[in-house]
Amino acid sequence: MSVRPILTAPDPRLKAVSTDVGAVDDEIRRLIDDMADSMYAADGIGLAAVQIGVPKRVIVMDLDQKSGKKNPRAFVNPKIVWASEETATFEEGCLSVPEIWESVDRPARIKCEYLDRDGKAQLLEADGLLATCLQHEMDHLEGVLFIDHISKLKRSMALRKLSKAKRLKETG
Ligand code: K1U
Ligand code: ZN
Repeated sequence: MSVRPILTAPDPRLKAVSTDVGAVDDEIRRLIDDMADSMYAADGIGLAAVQIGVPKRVIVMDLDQKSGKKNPRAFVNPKIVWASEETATFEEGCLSVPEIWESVDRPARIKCEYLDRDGKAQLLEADGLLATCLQHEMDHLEGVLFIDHISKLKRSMALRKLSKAKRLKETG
């Protein structure tokens, strides 16, 4: 298992539309393990494979890290089969858009079909942070970032802040 570098905006690879996984085999399980290691190393609560440069429809998530125990969940080929009309607003962040936090409105509750790390079909009903995080990660699979949901002005301010931080990091 290894920690892989996480791509940051405006890297064009983050715009790729990820492709379905044919079979959940050992190669996919290795990818899931590397994604979990990379997510924990970056202090994240979720990660999509495309964020480490692998445009496959795989997500990992762990919302229970405060309890001290690691319990990563994998979602392969996730699909939203129902979304509530009611929306909820959460402050979102993204490991690919570091240090930017913005409020985003999304459906408050969703039902999601996916394959687990054993390739078993699952149906999950989610609300709260789980629903938000799943929708955020599923956006990554379509090449969409959370800053694509905010105003043009806020987005360009966020991207400017990001490129300034990158420049400062490079020049020391
Ligand atoms: O997609 C990602 O880059 C992961 C992202 C998930 C997410 C967070 C919040 C709302 C929606 C989606 C993150 O993990 S951002 C980092 C983060 O949540 C965090 C970092 C440090 C302390 C506490 C939280
Ligand atoms: Zn993200």
